[in-house]
Amino acid sequence: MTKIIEIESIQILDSRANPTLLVELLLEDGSKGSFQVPSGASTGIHEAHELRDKDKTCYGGKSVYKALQNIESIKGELIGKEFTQQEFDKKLIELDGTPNKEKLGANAILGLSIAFARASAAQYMLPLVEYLKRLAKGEDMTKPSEGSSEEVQIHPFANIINGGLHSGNDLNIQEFMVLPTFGTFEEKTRAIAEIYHTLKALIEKEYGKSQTAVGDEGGFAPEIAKARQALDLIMKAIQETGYEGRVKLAMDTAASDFYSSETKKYEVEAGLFLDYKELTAYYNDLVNSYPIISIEDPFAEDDFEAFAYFMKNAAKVENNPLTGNDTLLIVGDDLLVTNPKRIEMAKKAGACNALLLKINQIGTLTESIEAHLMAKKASWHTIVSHRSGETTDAFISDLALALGSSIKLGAPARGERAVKYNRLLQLYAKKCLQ
Ligand code: 2PG
Ligand code: MG
Repeated sequence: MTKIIEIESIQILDSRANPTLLVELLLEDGSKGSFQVPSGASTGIHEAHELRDKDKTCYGGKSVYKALQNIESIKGELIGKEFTQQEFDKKLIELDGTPNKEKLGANAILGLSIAFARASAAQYMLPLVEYLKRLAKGEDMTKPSEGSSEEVQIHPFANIINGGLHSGNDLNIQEFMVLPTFGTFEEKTRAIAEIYHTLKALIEKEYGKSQTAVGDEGGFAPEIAKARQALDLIMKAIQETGYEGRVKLAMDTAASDFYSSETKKYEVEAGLFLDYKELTAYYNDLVNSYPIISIEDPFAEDDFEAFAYFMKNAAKVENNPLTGNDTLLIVGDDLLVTNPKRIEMAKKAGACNALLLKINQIGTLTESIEAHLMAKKASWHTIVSHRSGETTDAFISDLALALGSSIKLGAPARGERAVKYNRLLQLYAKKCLQ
């Protein structure tokens, strides 16, 4: 272990032109680490607190100068000291002292936590993936690196049609994703990119050139309003590209965004208001009509009863490569917010069988890994995920590979999304010099 000797942080922009933090950290032996913090739009109400200045005259209230000041104010507690990752993250949690990280801000805390992880990996002369693997396995950082023997093939979830809060169209379901189920990561990436281009051509042909503009996650956002229109377009693109039968589908409905707590109804499509049992039937109908193997946040974030009902009544799927059987993945994102306490609640309620893992929902690397391990213990699938407001930082690619989880990373287009595919291509090619 080596002492921290400097910490720097500045305000930068994310992929939606909103301010965020870039944090850098330097150790005494010259090892450096940095992190650019992402930000969500369809954020769960139980997420750790993202601190913004709320001064409407500056970046519409979204500047993060207070979070930067908070980093300055705790530097004295960190500089000149040595920490393990767990000790460092624990120190940050203690310095914050609130249950939801609202004092320092989860964005400030996460910037520090991940910058420290990168600097630590460099200090132990470990590739970042290896450092993260050892953290998850509780292994000694100082033992010599054996090099990776086994190759884990992780599954990318590629969001190629955007709706909900990520687009200007009338689709209430937020994400329509493809998942190639064959081949290496390179072959999967190729399939995703080819399907993406075919989809663009199809949208242009059916709806006109102006409809090929993209949403926040790089997926297309044509003016359609029904889930079946989006799914039919994608199926056609898969067929035309020659990948029929080798690509599955997934949706993130982000249902909290179309739920009314007054009427207890979900407006899953414009003008279609359903209660949770009717919505279950709606989803089952889609699962029976398309090769859908995963639905994320099918109900509102506190509707445990609805989730549990869906777990018992979900339609069976054909060959789910992620579960190895006929079980539909029911993924908790806003439901779980990567929070061990919420995961425990969901386990007890039998509310889902997969965790969406977003490091900024909880705020430290240690807690993110804890969430992953808890989910694994419950035999859940885990999916490391980007945010809709991203940066060109590809840390989550290393994390997903280290944990052997799936990864949700948007369309294979726009720099902040492509960089995550590219990092995995580099890691799998085993040709990274850093
Ligand atoms: C989600 C995410 C990422 P956001 O709901 O899963 O796709 O969106 O970052 O806006 O919460
Ligand atoms: Mg989601």
